[in-house]
Amino acid sequence: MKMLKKILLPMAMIMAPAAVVAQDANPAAPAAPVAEAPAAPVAQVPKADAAAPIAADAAPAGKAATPAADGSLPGYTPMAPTEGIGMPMPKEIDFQEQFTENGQYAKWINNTILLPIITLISLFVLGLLFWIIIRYRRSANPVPSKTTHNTTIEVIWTLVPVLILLGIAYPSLDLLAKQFKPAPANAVTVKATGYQWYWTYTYPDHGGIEVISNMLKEDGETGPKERARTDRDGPKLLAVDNRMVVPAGVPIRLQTTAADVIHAFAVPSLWFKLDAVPGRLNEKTLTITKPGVYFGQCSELCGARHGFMPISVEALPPEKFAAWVKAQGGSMPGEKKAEAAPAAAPAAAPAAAAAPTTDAAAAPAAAATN
Ligand SMILES: [Cu+2]
Repeated sequence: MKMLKKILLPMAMIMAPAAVVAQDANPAAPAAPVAEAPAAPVAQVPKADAAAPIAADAAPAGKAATPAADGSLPGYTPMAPTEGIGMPMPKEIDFQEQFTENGQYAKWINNTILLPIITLISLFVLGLLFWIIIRYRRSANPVPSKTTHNTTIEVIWTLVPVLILLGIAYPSLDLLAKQFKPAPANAVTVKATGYQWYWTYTYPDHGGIEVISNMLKEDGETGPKERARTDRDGPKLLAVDNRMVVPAGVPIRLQTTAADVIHAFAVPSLWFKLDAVPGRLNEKTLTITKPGVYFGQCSELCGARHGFMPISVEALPPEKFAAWVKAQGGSMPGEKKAEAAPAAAPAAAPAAAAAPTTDAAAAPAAAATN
């Protein structure tokens, strides 16, 4: 018993900082903004002089058909999201269900390695504290021990925390390396550009098509020619008019940049967060394991309407993705550029309307990519 006292008393003192180190768990997924600020008028179509989205040689001008009222195109109907999948839910405390391999691995590390270690260390330190407070209080232990050194226990309290930290470091660094593994040659490239306050998605491998993605307003808040959000589009403050459509099960080379200030492209259920910095092109690979609609938000404070530039990623089976590309007036890699659709009116697509400006200085998105 006396020996046990000698061992446990100093251990209690040394383990307290270790518990603090082990608390280094990831913060919870970002919650949906609750601000109800009145929506400032936001241009549905970017001004041609400020944001010519595509270089003239890549512009599929006039080829995309006009989207119907619900955002659908010939051969493409937007997928309805599944409740609780790819979106935050009330009273959730865990990470969202993950739909990329890295996300599943990361969630496994958190729930199977980090949380049990944190819990065990916290309970152990709490137990030692209570034991010392009760057993060694002045009335129960009037003559305190004067022990100052114990080689065995000093070796143990050095080695055990080192082993714990190594056990945490290995999967953490492994995950980090996996997240930044370069995309394979057959990956689909999508470039997300952040603007104050919306996103555009460019598909350089698919005829340079570009999608302009604005948040959908609620019924009663819409301006003329704007459609209101429905439940088919997604949750309030997360649904957009035009989604970033990608193929499921195929590696995606997702590049991010910005045209004005720093934004961040983040989708919690895809374990994806990457800064979008003007003049820089950041890149990360992801493979979405299942078709579905996954919602995210800009995660860098970027101005007054930072909370109102959500992200909607729609992952489709590859053949449906090809149909969407065609509907947008693009082409699949290796395929000839789609024939011009004669029926398309000049003002059909927002991208087409803004495309004629070819001045390089007026195309910040194109310039930023070098
Ligand atoms: Cu932003």
